[in-house]
This record gives sequence, C-alpha cells and structure tokens, in this order.
Amino acid sequence: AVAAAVAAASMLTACGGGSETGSEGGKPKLYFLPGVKAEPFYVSMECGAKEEAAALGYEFVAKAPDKFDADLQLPLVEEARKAKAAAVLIAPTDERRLIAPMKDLDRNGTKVVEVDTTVLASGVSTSRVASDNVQGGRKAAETLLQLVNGKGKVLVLDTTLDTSSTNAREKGFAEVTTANSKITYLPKKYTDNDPTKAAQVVAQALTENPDLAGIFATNLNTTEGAANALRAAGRTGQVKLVGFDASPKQVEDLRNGAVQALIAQDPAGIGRQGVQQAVAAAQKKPAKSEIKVEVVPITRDSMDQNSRYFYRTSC
Ligand code: T6T
Repeated sequence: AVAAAVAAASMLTACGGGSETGSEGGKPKLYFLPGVKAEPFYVSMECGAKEEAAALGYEFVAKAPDKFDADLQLPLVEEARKAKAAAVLIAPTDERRLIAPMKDLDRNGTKVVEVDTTVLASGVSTSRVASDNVQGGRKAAETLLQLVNGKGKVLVLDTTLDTSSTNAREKGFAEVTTANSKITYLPKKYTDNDPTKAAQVVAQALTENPDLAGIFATNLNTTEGAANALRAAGRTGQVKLVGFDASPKQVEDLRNGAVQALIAQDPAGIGRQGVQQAVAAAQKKPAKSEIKVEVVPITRDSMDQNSRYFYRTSC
C-alpha cells in the first residue's frame, strides 16, 4: 500500500513553478524558468507550456524563484545548464543580469526562448514570445483617458527598474497620455513588484495629490496593491484604476468596482507558443524570432464574455 501511495504521489505534478517530473526514459528536457513562483500569470503560462511539452514528447521541468529577483533566478539558469537541457523557456527577471548566463546556455547547446520578458541584448535567444506590451500600455492609456474624461493627474506604478515588460507598458502609456495637454503625468513610481509597497506608494500619492484622477498599475501586484490602498482611503471608484493582468483578486476587484479595467494577457498561449519555438529550435527546424501576443482590455461590462482570459492558480 505504501509503495502504491508513493507511486501515485510521484505521478502528481503540481503547477506553480515547483513541478518537476522524474526522469522520463531518455526524453529531452525542457526547462521552464518563470519570473516568480506560484503567481497566477506564470502558473497559467506553465499550464500551457507543460501541456505542449508533453504533446511534443519533452520532459518538462519547472523551476521558479521565490521572488521576482535575479539573484534567485540565476542559480536556476545554472541548474538548467548543468542538466544539459535541450531547451530553456525563460522569463528573465532582469534586462541586464541574465544576459551572460543565457549566452552560456546557448554556448552549451541549449536553445533559449524568452517568454514574457526579454534581456537588453538581441541574439541571446532563438525566439521571443511575449505580449505586445507597448500596445498594451497604449490601450491602458486610452481606457484611463476615457475614465477620467481626458483630464487630470495620472500616476504609473512600475515594478522594478530592469523589468522589460512593465517598462514597455509604461512607454506605451506615456506616449498616449503625454500627447494630451490636459493630462498631468506624475513621475512614475517603482514598487519592487510588491503589493504592500504599491499600496504605500498609492497612499502617499493620495496624500500629496488629493486631486489624483487615475492610476495605471503595470502588472498584477501593483494593481492588487493599488486597489487595497484606494479601498483603505475610501477612494475606490473616484480615483480610476486600470491594471495589467487578470488574477483572481484583480478580477474580484473589477467586479466590486475597485478596478475599472484590466488589460489581460494570454499567458497560457505564450507558454504554448514558447514551447513550440523551443522544440523547433532544438530539432533544428526554423523558429520564429519574435511572436507578439495580443492583450485584451476588460471592463466590468465585458468581463463575463471574457472569462477565458482570467488567470489560473493551478493546472
Ligand atoms: O505582468 C506579469 C508579467 O507579464 C510581468 O513581466 C511581471 O509581472 C507579471 O508576472 C504579473 O505579476
């Protein structure tokens, strides 16, 4: 009975960056290195990637850092290199610090595909599969401009200095809003991708700018933190909040009115397509150097017909 239980347990593969299948009879290994463990965006990406890897006959190994932090992700890249993975799907947590280790992977014969985020050097990976983040930032700006009737102060909450995805979102947002003379674009704030810090930043911004009209939160954690701060200050609905991503909490806040719009990504689609490119490269077949995946703005009115974009917490 004990042996049966152990066997059953070893067949269970969890999602969320902690899953690791055992050795699968000589199948080539595909490593998935997301930005952070157990976060609905990367969990959803892992679900898509894992399914595709299985369909294409690859052993799937997911290794995620506890925090979105290059210091914690670098040893996992090294682990994939030592394991002689056929391919690595990676969301680099830092535009600069991951360049050298990713080049090492490539030199050692491991095909590298960037998913979601990218490094500042080109030619380090075979393929880049990500949301069109600049376009997503523009869509967020157009949505927020409508909500604030085209005027007033707006604040952007970014994550960390070297996160390519949120930087691109801010760029698209700034492009649209700074072209509007009735909008005051406050200096953007970093939050360390931490909801508590995001909430503190918003609380302070509300004190300094009681007339704040709107907030663009560039990802999941910044949106969750901003919604909490607006709730604590009794300002929900009054200060308009547009966020990126669609975690269960973000969706709940959209429904209860703390958030007015979400720009949802398709993380499972990014994972699936990332694996397809990685496997093509590993099999010396042509791979696409770049795939941009559409994002979808969702409001309370459109949320029920767009529930397929909501992120998952397990596969
Ligand atoms: O927004 C996603 C991802 O696209 C970004 O690169 C980092 O933050 C998230 O994982 C959400 O927290």
